[in-house]
Amino acid sequence: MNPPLYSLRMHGTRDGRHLSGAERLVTAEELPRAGRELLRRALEHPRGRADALRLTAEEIPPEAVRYGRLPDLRTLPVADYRSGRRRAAELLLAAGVGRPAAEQAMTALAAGPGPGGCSMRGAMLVDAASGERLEADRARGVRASRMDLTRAAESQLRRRLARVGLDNPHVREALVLAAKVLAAPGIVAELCWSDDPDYTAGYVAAPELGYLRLPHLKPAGEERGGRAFFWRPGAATLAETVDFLERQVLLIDTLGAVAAPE
Ligand code: WAQ
Ligand code: MG
Repeated sequence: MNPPLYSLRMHGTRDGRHLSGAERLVTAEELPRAGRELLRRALEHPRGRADALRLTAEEIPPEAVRYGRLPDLRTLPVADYRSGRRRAAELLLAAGVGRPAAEQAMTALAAGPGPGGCSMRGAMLVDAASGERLEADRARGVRASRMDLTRAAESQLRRRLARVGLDNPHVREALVLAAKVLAAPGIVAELCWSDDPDYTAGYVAAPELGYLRLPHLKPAGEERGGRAFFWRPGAATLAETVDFLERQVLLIDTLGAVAAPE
């Protein structure tokens, strides 16, 4: 019998703006250490130190836990962020996103998708055909939440990523987040690039394509970034998709393939 898990979530802000967020699914025994790590993250963020932060822990009933798999990871070499963005748009079209939706989402991320051109705390939810933004709150967006790796999958993933020089928290966390997003009913694809000024890489993920990394999706020093989740009606209502993303618990116990960058 597995011990019950806690959903542990951190959110840090500075001057009332989103700074960092992170989360884990851990046992009671692991909780103090995981809590300390998340607090440190909020205080040592490259964009500054949080001046307010919240740490929440909630026990999850064992029957609420679903299990899942990471998408396969590949890196597509691109010379600079302009060719990276062109490539990302092509991949989104291949995943079934309409051209206006792909272009509008890319423009919004480049401009800063939150109010006044700042980062959002969560993701834009974008109609995959029209490009219309569907999230109820443009500052918060939609959060993918309540997901993590099992400890066994985590150490296996770290070994697999280390072999190809990719064992860093950005890659690990983005893979887990993309696994949750791709498992959500109605989601066609995800587009992401970081809001951390030193981290220029991003990705397009889709159920059929897996997780496709692009080493350059923005110029170095740029703080604007974010995520777009592309949604198509049919498989679920918008409310069901959002409930899956934000509330359902997904524990990843199976890895995907990890290809070496070319
Ligand atoms: N749910 C929805 N959106 C989120 C979440 C979440 N749980 N966490 C962050 N975001 C949004 C939010 O708008 C952030 O501003 C934005 O994503 C970027 O978050 O393969 O580091 O944590 O080398 O800065 C991708 C490439 C790195 C990794 C992504 O994102 C690789 C990254 P960050
Ligand atoms: Mg960030």
